[in-house]
Amino acid sequence: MALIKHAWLLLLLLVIAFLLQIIFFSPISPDILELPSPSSVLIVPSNNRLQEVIKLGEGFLPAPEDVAVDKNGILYTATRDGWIRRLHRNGSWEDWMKVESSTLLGITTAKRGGLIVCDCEKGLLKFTDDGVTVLASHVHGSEIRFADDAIEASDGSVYFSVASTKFQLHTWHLDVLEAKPYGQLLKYDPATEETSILLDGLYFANGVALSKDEDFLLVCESWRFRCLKHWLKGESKGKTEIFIENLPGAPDNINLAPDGTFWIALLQVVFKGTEFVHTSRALKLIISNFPKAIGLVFSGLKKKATVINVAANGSILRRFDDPTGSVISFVTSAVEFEDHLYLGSLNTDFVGKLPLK
Ligand SMILES: *[C@@H]1O[C@H](CO)[C@@H](O)[C@H](O)[C@H]1NC(C)=O
Ligand SMILES: *[C@@H]1O[C@H](CO)[C@@H](O)[C@H](O)[C@H]1NC(C)=O
Ligand SMILES: [Ca+2]
Ligand SMILES: [Ca+2]
Repeated sequence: MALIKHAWLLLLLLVIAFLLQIIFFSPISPDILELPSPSSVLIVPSNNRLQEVIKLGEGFLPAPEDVAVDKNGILYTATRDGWIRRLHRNGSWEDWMKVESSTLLGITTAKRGGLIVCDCEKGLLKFTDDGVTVLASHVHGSEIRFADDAIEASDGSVYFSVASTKFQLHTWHLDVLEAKPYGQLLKYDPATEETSILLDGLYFANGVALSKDEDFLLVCESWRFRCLKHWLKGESKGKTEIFIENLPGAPDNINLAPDGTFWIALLQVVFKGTEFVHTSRALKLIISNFPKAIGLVFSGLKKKATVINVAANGSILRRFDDPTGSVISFVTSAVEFEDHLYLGSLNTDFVGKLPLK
């Protein structure tokens, strides 16, 4: 009898020791993730329009996170193998430029030619036919890690986001679980070649876009389910306000459309049925120790794709989904060009093309 009692006590102590160990060695110190409340602006129902995409470059574009089209109609994308590939108007793909990297993310065309690319490891890069240069690798003496998306203004300034100053691309899940604001919005000034911090303390700063008149800048805060508007001109210059909030997904890249509206890709970060994970600190401490459990929590990403079209005043105009992710999933970017939408993704080996008319 006494022996059984002791065995139970021992087991209890072991369990406590195990939990303490897990909590003590947890890679995160989590906060509660504020989930979006059902939005009053979101009256547009889910559909399956994204299942109509045409697959461009299928099989040789590993995880093309972002897409950009230059003024000659050449389409660019950066893939996991470090290649910048481009699609010519005649329909042929070209392996254009390569760097040693598996972490190329947001891209944007430069007004005077070439492509500006965010690399999580190296910072802000510029590619031209002559080669690659590093535009920005440090800000205030610290290395820029996890640069996520960039946009160039007419004066040559480049605005770009740093998703997280704590975590990396391969540990981005931990950034959601920790739910603390480690994101930044930076500005690279080509005249001085200096980089400065415009906004700090953002919840995973992701896509950046300029308005048609360049009077404001938008930056998406993924884990806040919102995008911010930062005024660059006018009487509100320097002020930041909410552009859109309570989005039905975490906003990734954002792109200006020819008509002055914006396309935003939304990620299924909080998968239906796993909401409770994000609102429990203890659970997040435990889960963060187990890659398999983390994978399960974020498995919804590969089961859905959503993009929305938002007016310059922040109202949602259109929405396209692949509700099951059967054709395209984990869409991270939507770019409109000549009545078509081009879609980047972290879970496909193609760029999606969707006729808008
Ligand atoms: C398509 O255009 C590109 C760029 O002008 C050229 O290099 C390529 O050879 C062309 N391909 C075909 C099949 O015409
Ligand atoms: C916002 O802009 C859209 C498109 O231009 C327009 O249809 C809508 O009425 C506007 N909404 C508000 C609240 O101004
Ligand atoms: Ca971009
Ligand atoms: Ca992004």
